[in-house]
Amino acid sequence: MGIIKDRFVAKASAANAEIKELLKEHGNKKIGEVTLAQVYQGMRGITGLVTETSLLDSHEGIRFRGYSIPELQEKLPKSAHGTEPLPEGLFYLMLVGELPTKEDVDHVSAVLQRRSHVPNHVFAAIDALPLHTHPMTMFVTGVMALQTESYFSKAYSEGIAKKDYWEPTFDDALILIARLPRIAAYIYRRKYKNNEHIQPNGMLDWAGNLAHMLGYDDHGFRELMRLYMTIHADHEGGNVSAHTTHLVGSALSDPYLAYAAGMNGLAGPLHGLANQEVIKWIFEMQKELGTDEPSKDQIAEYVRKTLSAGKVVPGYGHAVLRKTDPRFTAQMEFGKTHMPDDKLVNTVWNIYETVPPILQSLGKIKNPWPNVDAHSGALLVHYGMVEYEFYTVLFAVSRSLGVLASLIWDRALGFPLERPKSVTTESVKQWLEGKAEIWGD
Ligand code: HAX
Repeated sequence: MGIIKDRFVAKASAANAEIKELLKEHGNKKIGEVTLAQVYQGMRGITGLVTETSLLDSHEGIRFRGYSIPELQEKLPKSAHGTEPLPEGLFYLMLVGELPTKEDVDHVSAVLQRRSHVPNHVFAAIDALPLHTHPMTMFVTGVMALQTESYFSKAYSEGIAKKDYWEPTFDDALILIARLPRIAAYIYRRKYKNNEHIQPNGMLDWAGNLAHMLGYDDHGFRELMRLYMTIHADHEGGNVSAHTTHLVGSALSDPYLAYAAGMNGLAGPLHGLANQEVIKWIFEMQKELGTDEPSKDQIAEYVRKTLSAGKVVPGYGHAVLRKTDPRFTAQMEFGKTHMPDDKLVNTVWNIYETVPPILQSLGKIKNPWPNVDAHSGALLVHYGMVEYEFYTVLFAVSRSLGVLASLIWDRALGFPLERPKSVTTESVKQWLEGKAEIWGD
């Protein structure tokens, strides 16, 4: 894998030594307190994981190795005629911890390109599923079929030493990332385009090639894919897809098994599937109102109707963020540059002006602002990709960059099996009555 592997090894061994020292000196320091409410309510705000690739600030949004999305848009290398960052550059940054040069990014693109061949049995496994199967189910099935190729699983069965775990993990991760665009495009073309497939173009970058194999050779769509694959890649470690990948990986399940598990989490409507739910919700609103240009008053009424039916407004709210998601803003900027007059995109912007005060008025929602999923679908529809059930697959392809870079770090840092303590309500009651010490100190 050349320079990227050498640079990673150098960084990882320095980090290993640093963490050892840090724990020796400060290992007993308390990092926070846990309330009973946090235990019952999704562990919000409990610090309990190390994820080196990115850090989320509730007001500023995500930073990848210290860089915000606008900074990455400025600093990461671009394709020859593009203005959006190449996601390979973000992967390099997350893995190595330094901004790559254009040469470094070209190296990663070439490494991925050379490893992108998908064995036929993967397509056969996808083909075995009925056409009405959800694309995320097809996607995870494809990833699981690809697990036959795992170097980690083979090396483990042959008795690899713990200190070497990182290397086959590294190889698996890069090979898996290399092959995902082909798998995703295969699913799209099989399900929606008459099974007419498009061969990869060896001259294109990772995201450009994905756009090409999906059947969208428009320059704008390629640029959108580069932006999309960059901004969806990582959101620190506690979100469902990242945490699941890490958790399953902690059992030394190989990268295919761990990533597939994480993507099953991404396929939930409160997480990545929200991107399809947003467009479905807008299409239903358009149909009910009989217009593709609903006014803000009409939108407000539809939002209230959604809420009074006991449903969530998809694309709004977040477990950590407390402001408009900068990933939403980046897509809004893209829309303003590439399609300022698009009716659907304008509807998304009108929803943005309408929804937050309504959600705020309910008094219980901690974040009334839009998240990443509120915008992405409208941009895809603009280029003709109306098949919204497919959208989460695109999210999954992007998310591979973050969760697999993290998994490589997990192995390099020798992180152990994850196993937090759980309690029963009965034991909580006994603890409250002073009869038991469930957290035993
Ligand atoms: N519409 C209606 N009600 C909402 C809401 C929304 N968009 N967001 C939160 N709420 C409700 C919650 O359901 C909860 O209600 P109850 O107390 O009656 O159960 C209450 O407000 C408090 O929730 P919260 O503490 O503000 O939010 P959570 O941390 O529990 O949940 C979610 C965060 C993202 C799951 C939530 O905001 C939501 O369901 N949003 C809509 C779905 C969505 O857009 N998901 C994508 C999130 C981003 C992501 O992961 N992308 O992949």
